[in-house]
Amino acid sequence: HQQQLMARFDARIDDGGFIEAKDWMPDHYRRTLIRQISQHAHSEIVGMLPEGNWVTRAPTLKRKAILLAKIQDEGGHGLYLYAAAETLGRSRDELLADLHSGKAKYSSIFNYPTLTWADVGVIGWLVDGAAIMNQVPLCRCSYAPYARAMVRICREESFHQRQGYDALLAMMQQGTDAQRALVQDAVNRWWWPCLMMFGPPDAESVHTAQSMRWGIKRNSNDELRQKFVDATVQQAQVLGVSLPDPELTWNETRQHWDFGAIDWEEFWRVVGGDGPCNAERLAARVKAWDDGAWVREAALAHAAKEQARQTQ
Ligand code: FAQ
Repeated sequence: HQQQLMARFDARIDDGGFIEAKDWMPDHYRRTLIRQISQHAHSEIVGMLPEGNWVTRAPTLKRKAILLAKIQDEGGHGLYLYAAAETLGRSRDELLADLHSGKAKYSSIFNYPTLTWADVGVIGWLVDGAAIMNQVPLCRCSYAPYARAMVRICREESFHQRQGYDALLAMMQQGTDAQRALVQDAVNRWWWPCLMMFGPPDAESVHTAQSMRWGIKRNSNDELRQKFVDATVQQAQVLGVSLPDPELTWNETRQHWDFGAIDWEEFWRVVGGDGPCNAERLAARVKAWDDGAWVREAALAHAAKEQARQTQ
């Protein structure tokens, strides 16, 4: 019987079909999805923190309203993704407990500091730009509840990317020399960590082959990283900034940009908890959870009262 179920599941995957929450699925497929979707959800809500630092210091009312909207979107993305993970049988409370204890991973990129207003623009342009490159293929992920969540997330991420690029264009084209220097400095600091967002090189990526076989991932880490570099070089030229890589050169044979070596030691150090802001980020999330306890209690008490009223 188990073999029959497995054969049916494999056939559906091979046909490019989708798996719904109530369909049978192998345990490893389920665990892989819970891992990826929950890490993704954690990244969204931890990702609110670096930009959150700048809400009170945005340069104009318009920029502040845009930034607030973007950060709220990220909170929303976290919620869609936790809901998608819950369809696989783990509760949001359990997933959050893993984040708060430091057991669960979230994207390495959010462990870097936002030193100036230019960092906010660069996060929109490069971090959201990398996120979109990785997330558009996830709209065709074989697990349908995740794929559906990704459609809306990607639409919102494009707005995020555009707002970042627009903020940087304003600084580069209408700003002072000092403002242009801030943009260049932020690009220099964020470029390499953004390339790390796509994950380890294919040869060292433990999950890619299986996840691609199952249609969870549609592209490998290196493929997406290359696509991101190719798309970004021209945007940097239009903006008038340089990318901090002397080895960045157009390869006529490959029809792609070649780029220099990534510092994978730094990547694993940050993933392992020892990046510039890991402790600060985790502490901020734990504090938000503890400070919000009364809201959860009040909401539950209210729901219980409503239910009691209806059954009277
Ligand atoms: N950081 O075998 P692989 C955003 C881990 S966008 C930390 O290649 P996989 C939007 C990986 O988990 C950012 N850990 O793994 C936003 C695994 O560890 P494990 C979030 C990383 O899963 C923008 C180990 O290394 N996006 O939030 C990272 O096949 C602006 C081996 O790696 C997503 O999560 C990393 N960068 O491929 C919000 C997208 N890379 O679990 C606010 C969905 C790898 O065995 C502001 N996720 N690791 O302990 C994915 O596409 C995949 O999970 C990858 C990794 C590509 C991230």
